[in-house]
Amino acid sequence: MKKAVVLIVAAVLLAFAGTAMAGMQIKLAVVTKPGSAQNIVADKFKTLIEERSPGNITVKVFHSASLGNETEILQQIQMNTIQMGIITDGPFDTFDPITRVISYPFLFKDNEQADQILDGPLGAEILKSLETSKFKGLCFSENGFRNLSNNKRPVNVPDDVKGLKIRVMSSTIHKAIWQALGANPTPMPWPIYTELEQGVIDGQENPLWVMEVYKFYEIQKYMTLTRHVYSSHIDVASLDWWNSLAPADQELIQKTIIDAAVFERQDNRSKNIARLAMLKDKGMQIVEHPDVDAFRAKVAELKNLDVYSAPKVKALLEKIMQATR
Ligand code: EAX
Repeated sequence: MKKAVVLIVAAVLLAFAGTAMAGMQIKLAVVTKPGSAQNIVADKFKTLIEERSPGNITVKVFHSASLGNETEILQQIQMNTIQMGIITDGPFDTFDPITRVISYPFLFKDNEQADQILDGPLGAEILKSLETSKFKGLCFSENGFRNLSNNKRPVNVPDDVKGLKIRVMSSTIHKAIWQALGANPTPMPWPIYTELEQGVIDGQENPLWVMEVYKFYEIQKYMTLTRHVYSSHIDVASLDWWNSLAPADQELIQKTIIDAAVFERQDNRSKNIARLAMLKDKGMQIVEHPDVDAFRAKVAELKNLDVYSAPKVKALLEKIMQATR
């Protein structure tokens, strides 16, 4: 009898120790390098969740494309060989066309409007839709408003863009924007320093932090604050993995990734004035006030493109346009 009790107690203790020791390690991937917007979200998430779940959840961040480009990372998240990713919205395009609405040109006036839509019920529709392609959409962090840089000439009006070879993300809407503007868009996965340096492409478009972190001021002479697209990251998990988690862990992960995203958006925005000054200092020629109305007019008809024709996509784009009018 006594022996049986001791055995049971021992078994229970072992079971507890086993859980604690096994813990859970989350593989989280970003394509960009330390200091990037995606990495700031990832690192903050790691710090916070390891603090909040001592010994239970640990996070290993894979960066600098060590697990592949963004499309390849997303495929591995679908298969649950990677559990989480902080991935730019563009490459989601081939997985779920609804994500195209975020990249609609000149959709959001400012940061506040982007937050209001993406953190609200319309953003939730996008996150929910991702379940069809085996992603659990957790929240949005940001890359930021995208600006054009190039090595050929200053760009003030759409005509200046004519014929420029511009690298774009793997995204049909990004390609359509630059086609409508008269450029020669070339889809290419990140990173693209070598292609810019060797002149395979004349230019690219990305938020200010990219110019700094990837030192594009060394290899790009001109930049224009076009702010043509607000670029988010979609912070996602593998749906299979998510569904295997205990509700308490789901809740903690969901809350913590939102905290990390909110932190990163503020951090990113607070640095833009200094970044602009630094880029000028490095000798870049910057057009701060291009003819935005002329750019807007050139892309005004993109909502009628085939890429928005799926009823679900069209409906959401219209709702966001109403809400941001
Ligand atoms: O964040 O591919 C891109 O242009 C993205 O913006 C890149 O991930 C940098």
